[in-house]
Amino acid sequence: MNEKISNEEGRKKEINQLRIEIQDYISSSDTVIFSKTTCEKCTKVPSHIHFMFINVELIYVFLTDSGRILEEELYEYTMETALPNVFVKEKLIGGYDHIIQLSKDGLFQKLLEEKEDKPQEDTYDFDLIVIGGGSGGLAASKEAAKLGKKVLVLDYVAPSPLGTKWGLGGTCVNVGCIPKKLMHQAALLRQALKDSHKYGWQIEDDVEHKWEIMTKSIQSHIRSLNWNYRVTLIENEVEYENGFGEFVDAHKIKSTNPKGRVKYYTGKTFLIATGERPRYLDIPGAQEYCITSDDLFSLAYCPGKTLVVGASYVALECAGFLAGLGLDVTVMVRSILLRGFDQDVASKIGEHMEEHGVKFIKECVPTKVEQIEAGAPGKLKVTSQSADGTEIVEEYNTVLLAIGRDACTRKIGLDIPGVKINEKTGKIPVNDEEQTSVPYIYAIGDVLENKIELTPVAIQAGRLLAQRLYGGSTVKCDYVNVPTTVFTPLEYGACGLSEENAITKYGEENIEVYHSFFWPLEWTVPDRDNNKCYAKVICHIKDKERVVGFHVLSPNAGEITQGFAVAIKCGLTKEQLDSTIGIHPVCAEIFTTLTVTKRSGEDIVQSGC
Ligand code: FAD
Ligand code: NA7
Repeated sequence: MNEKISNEEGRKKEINQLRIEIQDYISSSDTVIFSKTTCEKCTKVPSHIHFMFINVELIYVFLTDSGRILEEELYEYTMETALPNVFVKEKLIGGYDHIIQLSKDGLFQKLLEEKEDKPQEDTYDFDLIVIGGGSGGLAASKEAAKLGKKVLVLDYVAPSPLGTKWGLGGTCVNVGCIPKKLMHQAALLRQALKDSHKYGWQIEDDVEHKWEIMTKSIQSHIRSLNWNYRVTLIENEVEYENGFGEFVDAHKIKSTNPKGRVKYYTGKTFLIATGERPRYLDIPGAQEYCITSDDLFSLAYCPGKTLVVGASYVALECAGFLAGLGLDVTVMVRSILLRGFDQDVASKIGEHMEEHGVKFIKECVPTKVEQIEAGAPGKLKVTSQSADGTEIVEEYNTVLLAIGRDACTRKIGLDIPGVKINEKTGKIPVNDEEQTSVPYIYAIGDVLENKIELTPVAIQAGRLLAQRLYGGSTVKCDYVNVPTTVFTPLEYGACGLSEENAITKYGEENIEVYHSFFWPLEWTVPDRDNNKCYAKVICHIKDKERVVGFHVLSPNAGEITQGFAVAIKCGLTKEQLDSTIGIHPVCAEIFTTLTVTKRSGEDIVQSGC
């Protein structure tokens, strides 16, 4: 075992050494080519460049074991699938086709002639410049500063089309997790008030909710968090500027503050943590009359009768708490609920929301939003088109768009240092060390391609990155089995694979699904929502029935899921679940007594505790 660990450690060290060597090679000359003697294009490129009387540092990747590792690491570094890789002034230019085209257009020489604007390493203003002071950016910057580095964080909030803006801390604290969970709590309190009758509390049935008081309290809490962030940056000696950051040169950033004042800074290393902003529908009236989650949590007035467009977690959470506060809420669904989540659970969430008064218009999209009456809230006429061609026209006070979010990567000059983005999505591909296609530029959080968009993920990735860059660590962020919770009225906690993904990955015959409905004791006295809560574990039969998917619909689902996520990380099996003694009477004990498999088709309705 120890030998295995020391082998792994040895390999990590070898790879780290190799990465340092690659970086040294890249900076060893203005033009550096990684090449192979066995490939025709590889051999053509150096001679072509020599032909232009340009000096080249030629690095041969030999067909030895270490050569193969070097090639693999180069791939991780550049994300180019084949050699040769040509670097000019430390910037990846590309392979054979790029070079030939550039030289045909006379642009290759131009690249070399470009004024060297890169300051000497020891004259950079900062060791690390972080663009974006949200969950990920703040975590990384504080960690880097603690490790003795000179760090600058730029954070700038572009106002929403409605003019909403906020303070330091990014999406989670200002317009995401924090206000969302607090509004969810406000809605749960209404349910608790209803339940309280049967527990003897003599409360009027028509208790009034004041939106303005709720938002004021929540906003005041958020302001205290904004302030705390500011203080911790000062305590950690991180320089902070309220400025919009964009690259103006390979190692130089321009920062424009809200008043338009411009400053320039140079950095040795950069971190992009600019997050995402809500997308708008491309239909008449969307920008003028609709709001998004960016506006909702600080809306100065109660939104009234609301149409929520979209069916992913942001849409359903907002629809859930608005309905829970007693508003008339409709969700317009283009295709399915909660794409990417376990669909069996998603449909149970939809049913529960419907039973609690949320209306759903399925397979339908809005085509036009018109203002009938201005006001707070005003009145809007929404025209929509169903998949079957039917036109639906309905009036609402508020239309909330929750149709996805776009990465903030297109206006920050990423093309200048040459950071590759996915042109379609705007997302940034990175290797397993959050390194972009430009070796000294890293990215974390919601801007990343194919990574989970959650606050703790951004924070973990940011901290670990700083520790690897400046603390000699080799620990990478583990993006597998990340637990999450959807805060719909009936909360949904999940960790690992959905049933669909488990079937795709292992085959239906190789997974066993254990499941059950359950009834929280607290709900029995008010006699509500019997057999709505649901527990499901998905096990990989051939791997000792290891739990590969965990799903729970329950009050406090997040609290439950967090604990089980640790067990899953430790390799939890069904047998271990069965041998664990439950805590009675709590919801989570159901996971220690699951016996019915989905395959058996047996009844899972529970009749008591
Ligand atoms: P952000 O936190 O978005 O920070 C990016 C920052 O960079 C922002 O302040 C932005 O204004 C700034 N910025 C952008 N461009 C520039 C620039 N050029 N110069 C300077 N600054 C710039 N996650 C959870 O884990 N749990 C939840 O319950 C949860 N609920 C959510 C609810 C909603 C409604 C939303 C929208 C998101 C929710 N999330 C939740 C997701 C979570 O908020 C994000 O995953 C997280 O904030 C991502 O962190 P980040 O650092 O990548 O980006
Ligand atoms: P998601 O997860 O990208 O989901 C978008 C939802 O909106 C989804 O239900 C889509 O339906 C729907 N959608 C997308 N485009 C349209 C249009 N044009 N018309 C109607 N409906 C549409 O976005 P979220 O906002 O929920 O969350 C994004 C991130 O924010 C999340 O990962 C967190 O980090 C916070 P579809 O299934 O595609 O038919």
